Amino acid sequence: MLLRPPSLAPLTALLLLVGCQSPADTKPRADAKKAEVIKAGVPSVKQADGTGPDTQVAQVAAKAFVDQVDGELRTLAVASSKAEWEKNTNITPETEKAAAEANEQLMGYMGKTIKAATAIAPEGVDPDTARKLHLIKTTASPPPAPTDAAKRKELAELGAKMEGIYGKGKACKDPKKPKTCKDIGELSDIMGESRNYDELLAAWEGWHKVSVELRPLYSRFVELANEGAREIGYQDLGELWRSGYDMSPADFEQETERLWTQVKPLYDQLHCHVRARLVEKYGKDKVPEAGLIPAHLLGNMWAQEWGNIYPLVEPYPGTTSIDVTKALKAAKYDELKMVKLGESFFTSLGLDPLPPTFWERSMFVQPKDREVVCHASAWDVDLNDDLRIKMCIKVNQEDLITIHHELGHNYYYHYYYKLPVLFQNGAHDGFHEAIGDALALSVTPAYLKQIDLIKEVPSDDKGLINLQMQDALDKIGFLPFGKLIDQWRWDVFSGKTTPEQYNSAWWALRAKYQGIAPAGERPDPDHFDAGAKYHVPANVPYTRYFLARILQFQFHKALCQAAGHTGPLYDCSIYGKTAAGDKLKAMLALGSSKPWPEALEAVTGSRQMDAQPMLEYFEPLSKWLAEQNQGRTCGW
Ligand code: X8Z
Ligand code: ZN
Repeated sequence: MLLRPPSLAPLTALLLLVGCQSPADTKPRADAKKAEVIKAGVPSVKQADGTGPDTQVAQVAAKAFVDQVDGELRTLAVASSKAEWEKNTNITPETEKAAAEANEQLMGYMGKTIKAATAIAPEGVDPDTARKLHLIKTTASPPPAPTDAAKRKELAELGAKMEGIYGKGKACKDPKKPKTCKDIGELSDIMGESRNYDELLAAWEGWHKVSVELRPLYSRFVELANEGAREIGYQDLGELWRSGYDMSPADFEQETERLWTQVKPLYDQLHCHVRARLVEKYGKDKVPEAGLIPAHLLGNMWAQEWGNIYPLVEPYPGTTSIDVTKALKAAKYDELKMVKLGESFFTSLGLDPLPPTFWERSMFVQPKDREVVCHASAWDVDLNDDLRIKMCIKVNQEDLITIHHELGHNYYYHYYYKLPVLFQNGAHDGFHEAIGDALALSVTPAYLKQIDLIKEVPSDDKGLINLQMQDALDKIGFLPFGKLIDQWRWDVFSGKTTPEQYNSAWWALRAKYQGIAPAGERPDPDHFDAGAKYHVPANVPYTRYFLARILQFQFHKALCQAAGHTGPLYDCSIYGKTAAGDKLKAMLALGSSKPWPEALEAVTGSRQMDAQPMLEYFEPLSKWLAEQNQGRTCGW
């Protein structure tokens, strides 16, 4: 469930928001009062030990229970979502307090409700009620809070505070002189554009200082959320997170390993080639020929997507390459025009235009007069088609893709907002993250030409390999990062990694999965590098993005088939194909009402997540990389 608004919203709101989002209200007192009268009443339902009223009465009571919860949840989740929107678009002590209070109410309610749901025997109840009971019991957002009111308040305040610190974070040459400070947007520009080793390192180290302050807050947050998770029957918060996939937590862990094993060989090939090119650029003394790549050289603050270093690794310099950023700037795109372009892709499939309120209420541009959380997110603030995005858009290719990503969340919200609140979620959270990305895979050269952004479609093999390299740097380069963040958190939540080991465990995983390393020593307890990634202080689970990166190719393939595409997968664009749109709509409209394999089957015909379509898409590049890497020592 989502509960949090936007495409990422942190501690928030239930179900609602899947993407990254959250809740708030300007009248928190009134909400607090309202919440007092809301009690998760457990009707006289048959108890799990078999005692209680007869079966029929129990079934009716179970249905009455979930219906009541659905209504109450709507009230609290919307209040939380409003407060989160206010805070995310204007970080002040007051908005932080209001968001914390709204979340505290929601957490208190969910704590009682989950316990009540656990006491109901699901046998014999109708399938929708059983599904709702299951969804209630696996609610991970907001995080489970201890029953103790003081601890719950502390947990809510920590959540708001950590996200606020991250949102306001700046790297300053001289902290007394604000003009020497850079926010994450400015630092990201340096990471993406500079090729100067020292300048990159300074930006990287500057940003990684921001999170040091979060370290004690985070370890306390973990203690409290774990306590809450134990109260509702989980070993720790990680086990609760892994319970949201219609399979056991242990099976889910296996499932992520299986998918990683499918894609790792291609990642290793890409790593090998990129490292060789970075050695040429920066020298063996800076980039070890057979070792870990310095984390600040991959074009991104977190080394999560590497598309920005494409010019360094371009397979065939001098042949056609597509520079979407340049094309957008040349065509005088601004923030609004980019979002309109995103919307036009969805409407070309026969999906509805975004509601007028989307254009009135969204935040597209970073305000100059206040602090905001710039990390992009998508929202349905009132769970009733109040769609918005919050982004500090820049006119470049990366943000054009992110706009499609966020609109994917909005369209999911739009097609399920008439369902009960408990079903207003993705089939699983990876589905929610995959929709917009799947559509963005149709932003092919042919499509760009169709909309007049480029003049020529590369038609030779070299142009294709160049293009595939651009895509792979983002899509394949991301995979180990997508997996390791929660690998780290699962170990933190279970206690396998103690607070004294936060940083050493982080870099051990970065080395193991990504094959990267920091440029210098990063010992505990003076650093907290995991906290420099938004989703850690904001408490947004991350495995969803790993799954989404794989799922989006499955969706793409299925939608291309529906659109009647016959050639290679990498050539397909579903732009304008309403048959693909119909399939997509049908899946979105299911929300989380059915276990995810059913939703997947409805679109792809398969009940299993599978990286094969992704590997098929990248087959030409995969062959090319294997040739390039012959004679090189790969691995680390
Ligand atoms: O957080 C996001 C979205 C919002 S759900 C902008 N993403 C991940 C990230 O930025 O780390 C999308 C890709 C991965
Ligand atoms: Zn998202």
